Amino acid sequence: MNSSEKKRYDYLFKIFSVGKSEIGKSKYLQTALGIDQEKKPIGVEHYVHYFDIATPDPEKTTILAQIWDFSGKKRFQCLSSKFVMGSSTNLVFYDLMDVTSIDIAKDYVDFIDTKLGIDPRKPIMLVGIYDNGKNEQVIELADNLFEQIQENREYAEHFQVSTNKDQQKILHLSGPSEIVHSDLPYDAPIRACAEAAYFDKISAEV
Ligand SMILES: Nc1nc2c(ncn2[C@@H]2O[C@H](COP(=O)(O)OP(=O)(O)OP(=O)(O)O)[C@@H](O)[C@H]2O)c(=O)[nH]1
Ligand SMILES: [Mg+2]
Repeated sequence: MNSSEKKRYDYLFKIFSVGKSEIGKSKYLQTALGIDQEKKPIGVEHYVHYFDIATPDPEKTTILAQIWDFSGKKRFQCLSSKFVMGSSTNLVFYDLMDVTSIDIAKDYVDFIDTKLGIDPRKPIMLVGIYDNGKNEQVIELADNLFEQIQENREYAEHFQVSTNKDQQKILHLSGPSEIVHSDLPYDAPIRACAEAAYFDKISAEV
């Protein structure tokens, strides 16, 4: 896109994606955002995406989402912790077959809560990837983590996604493991971030 083709937008928000390494975060984001990327990102990759969102304003509101896709590899963790301070909202990923991915997701949630201020708490979308199945213990731990995320936070959602080509499906959960939607567009968790960032900003202004 050259400068004359640049789209107009009303708000720009930074969405940070974090979580354990090698669980498919980049694969999901690249697929959901329609980014054709042969190579796996190293360290941090940056994507932009426009979302039109329904707001009380009669004119539609266009959000420019900057999505920062951080590697969960140990040697890059300092990057995400340094940058996370500038985020409007966070996508925190875990793997439904991997207990340690929940510990790592919880560390990120604790970090976000400590570093980004508690009044109001920044929105978090928890996203589980179930490419290889679902483990009962992980399901329970994820429900507990989501409860922690919801505490004193207005904008939080829990999604589960598969990145397998033949079943790219998004599940939206409410209370413990209760599925409320199973037919959402594939970019629903990212759109939820953009919407939460908008409403979080508007509510802070009034
Ligand atoms: N990024 C990416 N990975 C793919 C794709 N197709 C298959 N993979 C494989 O999917 C696995 C998960 O890769 P990623 O999505 O890059 O994992 P990640 O969670 O982003 O890992 P880190 O960036 O190290 O934190 C790897 O083994 C990749 O080789 C694709 O189109 N994009
Ligand atoms: Mg990655």
